[in-house]
Amino acid sequence: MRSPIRVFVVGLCLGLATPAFAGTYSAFGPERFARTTGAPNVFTRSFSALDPGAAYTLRIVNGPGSMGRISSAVVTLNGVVIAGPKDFNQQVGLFESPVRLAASNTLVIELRSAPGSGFDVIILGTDNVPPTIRATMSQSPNPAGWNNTDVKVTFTCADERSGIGFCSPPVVVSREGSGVVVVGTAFDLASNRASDDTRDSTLVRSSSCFNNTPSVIRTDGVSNSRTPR
Ligand SMILES: [Ca+2]
Repeated sequence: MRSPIRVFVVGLCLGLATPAFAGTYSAFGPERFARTTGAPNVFTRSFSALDPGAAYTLRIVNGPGSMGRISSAVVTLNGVVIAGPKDFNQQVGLFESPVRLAASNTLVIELRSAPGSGFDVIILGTDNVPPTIRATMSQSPNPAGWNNTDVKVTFTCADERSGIGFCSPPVVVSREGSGVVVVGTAFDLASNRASDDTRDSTLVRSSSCFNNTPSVIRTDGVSNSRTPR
């Protein structure tokens, strides 16, 4: 008979614990649009936003790399003209404008310039709220808190604004013994500023980053007839 295992499951979220360090993420793009010959090029893109009420910025980098700069274009978002011909010329390398998003969005870009010119478009959002993570075990421990079979730990991650960039895959705990620790990690798409220091401190003091999600799920315990203590 195998020995029982005792599993501790810890959900760890990596995000920005304080609003002072705003994380940005891409709600659209970046995508490069290039002018060819003939009639104006018209590009239509559809994309969704998890949090339409948030603030967003549309940024255009004109003439990236070896491309020529656009001299005339119309950029329309959900039927609203964000940038028109007067906003572009050979001296304009960067254009930025605050924009409003809906849950479902349509971006239309019309390029009227010389062939070989183009620009990059990105819509940026800000996300200061850490994601949530929840761990569940494939089977519950016995009343004494122990499992006597392998336990599969599955993590469920969620983020209301930028979305989940990483969620730990399931872990099968086959090791026997007491105090087996399984750690899951969640990144949202704005968590590029999370550091190793954040990771360490979050692991130890995880409660502050979980909001309403239990910070530590402990499944102590149990199993077969021979409860170790
Ligand atoms: Ca977030």
